[in-house]
Amino acid sequence: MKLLYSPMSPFARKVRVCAHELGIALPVAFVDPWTDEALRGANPLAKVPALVLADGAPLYDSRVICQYLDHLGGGGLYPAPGAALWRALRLEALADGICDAAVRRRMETIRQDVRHDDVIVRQALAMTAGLDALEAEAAAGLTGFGIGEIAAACAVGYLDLRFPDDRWRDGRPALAAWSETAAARPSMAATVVSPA
Ligand SMILES: N[C@@H](CCC(=O)N[C@@H](CS)C(=O)NCC(=O)O)C(=O)O
Repeated sequence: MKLLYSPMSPFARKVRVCAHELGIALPVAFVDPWTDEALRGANPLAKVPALVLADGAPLYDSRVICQYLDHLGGGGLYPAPGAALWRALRLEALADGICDAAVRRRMETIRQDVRHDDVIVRQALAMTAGLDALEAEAAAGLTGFGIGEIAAACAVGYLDLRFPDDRWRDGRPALAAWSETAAARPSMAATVVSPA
């Protein structure tokens, strides 16, 4: 089994944190999704992360890979079906959505040709509203470190990496305090990257 990943990708980090939390050794191979067309062999969408299984079968995207790893590792990252599971999956969707918006905003911001400010503004709005919703989740209480919390921790970690000037902690005390505890977990410490 091998994870095709990019160290900066919050989605790939989510997968790696899940593996760490589950005690699964996950071999990785660096791939640049923007330039490496070979990635399409594993994921026709040419996005990271993609997991290539021992028999060569690929799995994508991060939500599918995380569920696969949870199954492989004997479970524990997903609550049993019921209100707790729906909340965890909502949290994951929210965190992933913030990352989607952040990645899109960044790509538009660094464009060398035509830059569409309306795209940047719309993605920034999604990030702000998404973070406010995460703050509400944190204020209501985030307990344990399952799939929802892992996704949330990777999302705010990505913002620290790519958008430090956004100062996402301002006005979000519950999320800021929770993120300190989350960042101290060995799985998060083992997967943190510094800005390139
Ligand atoms: N929904 C996907 C999102 C993956 C994603 O957007 N990955 C980015 C890197 S952070 C990527 O590979 N982008 C390349 C592209 O969009 O062509 C997942 O959860 O795996």
